[in-house]
Amino acid sequence: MAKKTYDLLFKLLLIGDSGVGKTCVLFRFSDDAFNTTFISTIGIDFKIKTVELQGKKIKLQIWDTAGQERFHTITTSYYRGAMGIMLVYDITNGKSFENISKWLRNIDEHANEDVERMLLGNKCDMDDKRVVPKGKGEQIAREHGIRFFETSAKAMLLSVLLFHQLPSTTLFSLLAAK
Ligand SMILES: Nc1nc2c(ncn2[C@@H]2O[C@H](COP(=O)(O)OP(=O)(O)OP(=O)(O)O)[C@@H](O)[C@H]2O)c(=O)[nH]1
Ligand SMILES: [Mg+2]
Repeated sequence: MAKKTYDLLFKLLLIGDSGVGKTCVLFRFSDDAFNTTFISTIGIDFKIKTVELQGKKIKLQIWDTAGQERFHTITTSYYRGAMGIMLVYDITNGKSFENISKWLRNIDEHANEDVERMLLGNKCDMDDKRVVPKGKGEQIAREHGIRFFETSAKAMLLSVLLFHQLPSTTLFSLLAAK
């Protein structure tokens, strides 16, 4: 039998409007790189990365969904298997923020009840083009009892922290359950 190279497998999902930067956030995390060319995701894509957390090897399987409405059926079929969902909007795009409630409803409808959720306001390097104040993101996160961060796939290494943050609470509950 092949030796298992990790202690826990954690499945994460990225959702949010097309163009908010989901693929870039993932690319920053997986390859520590950034691309300015917009290549809209077709359907669904994924990356695998193993990280160390509290002495455990965590294999992260991160699913990157297409934000375009025409892929709704295929992307929502991936919600069920996710242990954590990152909902992304673009601080320079008001519509992407308004749609947060729609994405939260999608989670309620299609994901596991105990799924860990996180809200990300991306592109915070473009403060001059900001239309969504940070306080608004904080407020909606508070209302729904979820964690919130502003990020920049272009300028930050923060995504490393994020992808560690989300599994950590669930990791504790998984270990406690063992
Ligand atoms: N300035 C800036 N641009 C960003 C950032 N993140 C993404 N972008 C740009 O935004 C555009 C869209 O990024 P993607 O990551 O492809 O968007 P997406 O959410 O995956 O879009 P779909 O795959 O269609 O759902 C690209 O041109 C990126 O270069 C960021 O943090 N800052
Ligand atoms: Mg994409």
